[in-house]
Amino acid sequence: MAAVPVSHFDEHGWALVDTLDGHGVAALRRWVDEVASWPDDGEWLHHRELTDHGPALCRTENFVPFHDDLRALLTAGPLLEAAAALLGEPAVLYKEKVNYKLPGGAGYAPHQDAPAYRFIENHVSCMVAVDDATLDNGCLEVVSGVQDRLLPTDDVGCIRADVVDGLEWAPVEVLAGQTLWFHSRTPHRSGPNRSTAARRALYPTYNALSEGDRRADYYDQKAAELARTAGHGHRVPVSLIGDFQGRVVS
Ligand SMILES: O=C(O)CCC(=O)C(=O)O
Repeated sequence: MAAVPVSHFDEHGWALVDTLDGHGVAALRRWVDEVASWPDDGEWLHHRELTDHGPALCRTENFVPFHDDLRALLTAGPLLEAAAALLGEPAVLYKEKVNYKLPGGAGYAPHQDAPAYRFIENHVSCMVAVDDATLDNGCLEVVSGVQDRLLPTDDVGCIRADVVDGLEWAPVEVLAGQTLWFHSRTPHRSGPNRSTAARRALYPTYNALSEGDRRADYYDQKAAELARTAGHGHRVPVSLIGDFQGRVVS
């Protein structure tokens, strides 16, 4: 695994690194398939969206307590060490998700994650690509150099349209096994998956341990807030902001 380029991250708010070799990618795909096959009635959270091909799994979160290999990958070793290097101090897992972006899966409106991430000031996240993420299947686009500030938001917590137009968006294609690190104030967005294959990615988020281990609080808070808004709106509420463009499965 390549060392995370801290100075590039500090300047731009994101950094791309090689993380897993071919064997690592094969194992990751197996683990993600296992998680995707879990039933809906567990303590993890599966979310589904309506695509032109029918209902599709779009996200699973809170799976680390129930999958030993993914827990080991996300809470110890090189990913945790990279998070600590970027935060400049020991890190702890704040939350984790898989975004599946199956064929026809929706994209994400321009947003910063920070407004959706309660309790903590600074987070770093990464996208560990399970499949190649390309222009065609909805790779991330990022804005460099604004990770020091929160941008004005619209009524669902995404970046206001007039502000979006003034930002310089750069697509970042991420090959399977590579990892795109980004700050929770790094603006990002992504398009839908227009290809015929899945664009799956694992997204762990970390914070400095000195700010506390708030993972359980995050999921409690999220469950409470999502329960309050359940049944409202036509977009799938996967987040505490309205970034996901997926249609509700009725
Ligand atoms: O997976 C993607 O395409 C974007 C994900 C994203 O921006 C998010 O989950 O906040």
